[in-house]
Amino acid sequence: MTKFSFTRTAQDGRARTGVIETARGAIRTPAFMPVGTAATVKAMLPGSVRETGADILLGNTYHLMLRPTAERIERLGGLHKFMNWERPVLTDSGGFQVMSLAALRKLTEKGVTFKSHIDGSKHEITPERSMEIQRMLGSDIVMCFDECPALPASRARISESMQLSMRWAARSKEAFGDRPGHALFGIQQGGLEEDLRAESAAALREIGFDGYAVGGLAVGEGQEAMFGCLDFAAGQLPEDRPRYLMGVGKPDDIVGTVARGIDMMDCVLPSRSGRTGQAFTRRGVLNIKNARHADDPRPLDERCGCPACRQYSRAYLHHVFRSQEIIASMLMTWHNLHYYQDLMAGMRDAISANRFAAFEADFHAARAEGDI
Ligand code: PRF
Ligand code: ZN
Repeated sequence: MTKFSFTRTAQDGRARTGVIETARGAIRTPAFMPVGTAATVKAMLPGSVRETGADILLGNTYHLMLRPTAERIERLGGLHKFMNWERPVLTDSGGFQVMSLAALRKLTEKGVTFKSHIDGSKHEITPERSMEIQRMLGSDIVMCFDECPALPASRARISESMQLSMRWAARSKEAFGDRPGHALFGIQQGGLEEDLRAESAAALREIGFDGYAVGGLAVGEGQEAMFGCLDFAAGQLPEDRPRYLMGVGKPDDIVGTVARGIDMMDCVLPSRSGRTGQAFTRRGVLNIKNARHADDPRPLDERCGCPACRQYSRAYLHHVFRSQEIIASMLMTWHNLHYYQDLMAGMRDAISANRFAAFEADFHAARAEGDI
């Protein structure tokens, strides 16, 4: 079985490119992971997601444990087989989703109890249970069970929460055990505080993980504060392991975080905003429901190679979106995921060629021109 490994092939400033090898295939970094919360990337077939250039998908412990349950997915042969995606899957551990979605949450040293947002049924997730669920799903990259306070929060609250997450990280590692071919990532917390981030990084390094995530960002602090935090937080994590920024972000967030040494990220934005009519292009965000597109024979982006741009006009996309046709979600999602993966590929090439600064300048210049 292929052991999990990370090889950096080039570095330009703090930006890195390389490849993560897993038993289910390679992940080119920097990597963007489309979100497949309910065992599907909404509106996309797995083969189509792959065609956009994705090497890995993200799945969610919280959603899948509630419906259809991890036990059922295990009986049916695991998440990859269940959803017809044979490549790598990373699963989030549940705590963050409990805090943002569930009702009547109760947090203790042991873990968290909550009521399902679907049917109100009562559940508990502990670090041990999260590891068990992620094992039953067959996840290739398992995330530690952590807690993420909403910002702004007091320093005392952020510190206590981070220390709880570090105790849970140790329990996660213990419960994960030795599983060749599967990786476990730690999650750094500590809000925007440099010393708390350093304390968290030191605790995680002491336990030892296959990769390290930066958690607790993109929770309302704004891009400037997030970049400011990453300026010290990324460098606190081991250089020779993948660094994953959880739940980020908009295209300009992604470029800025790669510039700060991040290797992986995930976000619902390209898929979710496709379904609400927003298209990401080189020239910024375009809203397809806007009346100015009704007679426009041009594609969303003439330089994009996706089926929505090669085979359909803005006028058609405008029409099917306004008519609430299912194909509107399909085409818009496809385009957005393609745009994100093109952006990642462009950054990987630029880092390899030592021209990442020029790439960044071109990226911002095209957006400044706007849609024309
Ligand atoms: N922890 C976990 N999942 C997450 C986050 C976190 O802090 C975030 C924060 N942006 C998104 N998803 N486990
Ligand atoms: Zn396109």
